[in-house]
Amino acid sequence: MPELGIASISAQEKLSFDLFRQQILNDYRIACISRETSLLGRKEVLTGKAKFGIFGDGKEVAQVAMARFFKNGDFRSGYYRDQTFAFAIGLASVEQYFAQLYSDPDINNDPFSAGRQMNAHFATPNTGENGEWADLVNIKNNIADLAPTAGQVPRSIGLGFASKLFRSNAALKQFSNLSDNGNEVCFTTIGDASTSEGHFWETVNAAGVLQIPLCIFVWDDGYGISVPKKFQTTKGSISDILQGFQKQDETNGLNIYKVRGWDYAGMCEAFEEGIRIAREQHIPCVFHVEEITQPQGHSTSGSHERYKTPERLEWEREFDGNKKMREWILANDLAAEDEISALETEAKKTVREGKNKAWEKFLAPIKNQVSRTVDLIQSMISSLPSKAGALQKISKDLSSNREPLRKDVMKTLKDAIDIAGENDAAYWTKDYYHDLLSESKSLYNSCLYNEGAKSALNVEEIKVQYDANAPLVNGYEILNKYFDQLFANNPKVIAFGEDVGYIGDVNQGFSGLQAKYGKDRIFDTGIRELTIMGQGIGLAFRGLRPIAEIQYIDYLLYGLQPLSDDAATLHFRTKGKQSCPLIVRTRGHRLEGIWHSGSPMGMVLSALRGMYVCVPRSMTQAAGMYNTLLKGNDPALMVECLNGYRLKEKLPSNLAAFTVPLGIPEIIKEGTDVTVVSYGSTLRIVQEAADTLDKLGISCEIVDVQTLLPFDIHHTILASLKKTNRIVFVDEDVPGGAAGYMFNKVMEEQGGYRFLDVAPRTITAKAHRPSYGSDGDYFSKPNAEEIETVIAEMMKE
Ligand SMILES: Cc1ncc(C[n+]2csc(CCOP(=O)(O)OP(=O)(O)O)c2C)c(N)n1
Ligand SMILES: [Mg+2]
Repeated sequence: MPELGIASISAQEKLSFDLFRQQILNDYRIACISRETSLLGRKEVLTGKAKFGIFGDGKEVAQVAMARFFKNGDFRSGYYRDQTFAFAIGLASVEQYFAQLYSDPDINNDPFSAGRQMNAHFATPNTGENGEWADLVNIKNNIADLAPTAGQVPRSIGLGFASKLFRSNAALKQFSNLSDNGNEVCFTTIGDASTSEGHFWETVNAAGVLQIPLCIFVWDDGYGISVPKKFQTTKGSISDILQGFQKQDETNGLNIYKVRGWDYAGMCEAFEEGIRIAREQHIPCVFHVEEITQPQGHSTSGSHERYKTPERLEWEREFDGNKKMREWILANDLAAEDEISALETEAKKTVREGKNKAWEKFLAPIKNQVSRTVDLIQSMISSLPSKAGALQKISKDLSSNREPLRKDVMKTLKDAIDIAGENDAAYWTKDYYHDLLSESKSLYNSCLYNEGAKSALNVEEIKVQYDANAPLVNGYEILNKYFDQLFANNPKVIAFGEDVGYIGDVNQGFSGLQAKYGKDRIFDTGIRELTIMGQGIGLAFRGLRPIAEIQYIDYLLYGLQPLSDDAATLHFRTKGKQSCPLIVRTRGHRLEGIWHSGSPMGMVLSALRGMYVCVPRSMTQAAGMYNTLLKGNDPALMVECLNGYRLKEKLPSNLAAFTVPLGIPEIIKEGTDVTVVSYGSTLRIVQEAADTLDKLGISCEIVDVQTLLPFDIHHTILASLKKTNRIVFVDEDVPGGAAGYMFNKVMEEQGGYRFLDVAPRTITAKAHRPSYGSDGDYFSKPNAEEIETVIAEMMKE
């Protein structure tokens, strides 16, 4: 049994012994509440009231210790084991916890995700009702949890790094709702097995380089589902192999601590030290919390008796954290047996009551729907006696369902409507069915993007302007001048990535700007696309406006996971409570060879719903799109044309102000015979083909879609098609990629098929990656001659 060992805390916080004792008993009470929540939660799943459950049993003591050092303004980026921490910091009540377990779609009941996420996925709002940034300094912040293992880790770099910027950059001091001089620490939690992921290693390395207030807690229960540590971690110990990262006096690095998950006092001591140093000196740390147990195994989807030995199971019973903490309290005379027993009994009652309340609240609106449905069917029966039998049956089936769901109601209503056929008796039933369908959209399908004041789609259009003698300059110079003005005007904007700082990016967009605006604003990073994206997500979450670079779109794959799983889903999975206005800047489409000329736009479109995707044809259009995006709260991907940086463009006079609206295509050449839809670099090939076709008497109308997400919201393309009755979609993605997407949008969503005189076409790159060299490019990607041939054929049909 360790010594009491918390004298330092007591002295530091100047607590009387009694207060100190009360705090410990409160921690133990929370540990008991959390354990009971896990036990009852599992039962709810096994009896069918919830679909799936994953619980924090075994990690209680470590988390009440950790919670002692989490202050207002701090950030947690964790995973599904952290319920005890959530209870301890007052983030979640038992009732809210169960509401989420039941997938209650009422945001008042599950304030974290409105039933959109599994249990133990917590979140606190980072914006207010109108999308304004919340007062993050006075709350305990939680960025929404997510299930992909280690997915929570890369963004913690940005959450910690923001503190560094707020401390060092005087221009940011004015944002007192976002930071208190960079004193905020980010806690990130991860399971032992998930440290095998590259995410973890990239993050640890970046944190060591950057020196940020990041505290990583590894909950080491020895298993990742059934796979033991020896298959996960070299030497079976994450803290041992991290030793090379240990910070020394004259080096950067992290502080590495090894503690035992049942040793409350030992953990309090280590956490206090590591977190204090992180907060004060911005030195990151890793707490390897060993000897943690899983009393109920991994989740409700299996039993750990299948893969743990009897000896291991016996050890887990013996070293159960709650049991050990109880023994420690008794051994140190902090409470008597009956006081502890009373506390344990009370904890069980609290959980039972919370659970029951959550269930009643979850069921109440569904019960109302059931009774309304039954009433409607009963009145149909009186008007349709010939269908009484069938209607009575479905009505009875529904009313006898003891645990009905919304889908049972919908199915019954639809069945009733079908049974009635074309009959007025079903009028009110149909009406109610449609009401519920529209309610379900708000409950289950809303908030993919910001929908209100901070929607980029609501940004007012300001037209680009030119002086009479506007000079022609290179495309990259347009961007360079644009970024210069942007950085002068908006202190929240920062840009970073590989080669972005000192040389000002590989195409000189930021050339000279680091020297002008400082290394806090425009800077280089390591080659680590995954955590560059994470860094951007964390910074955006904290109210800054990061522009994070992926050098070429071919390397977006490395950074795609946090964008797809996290940035793109954050607003949706918190039902609008969290936003992440990250701009990912990249370039691509046209250079040479497999990894410098890809155009994986179909991949982007499938993976990044929830982000905007801009494909500007010129750097002027790009600048206008940046302006639009920076007024909204949603994340976006900007794909600049690699072959556009050295093309001449007229320099606008209102670079900092003009906006390009999203989802509005532009007709860049009018024509009468065929509508050619394209975007980005390919437009130049299309233009070349159109010029040749003009000479042959074939008139092409060229439409630049400008943004793929959103896509042509006012159906500009349909209007063009109505005029030409012929359409071809051209791009450099694989067949069926983004051209297929555009085809689907215009043909199905816009109903374009009704206006066709000839079969519509797509012209794309070949299915393989582009071959190297100019000829490789010519034969891999659509070329002007191919476009001319296809269009000439269409004219003959
Ligand atoms: C990327 C990814 N791969 C696999 C899974 C399935 N999965 C969920 S939890 C888990 C084990 C995680 O073990 P560990 O990190 O030790 O955390 P623990 O559950 O033990 O606390 C796995 C493989 C997942 N969620 N995400
Ligand atoms: Mg584990």
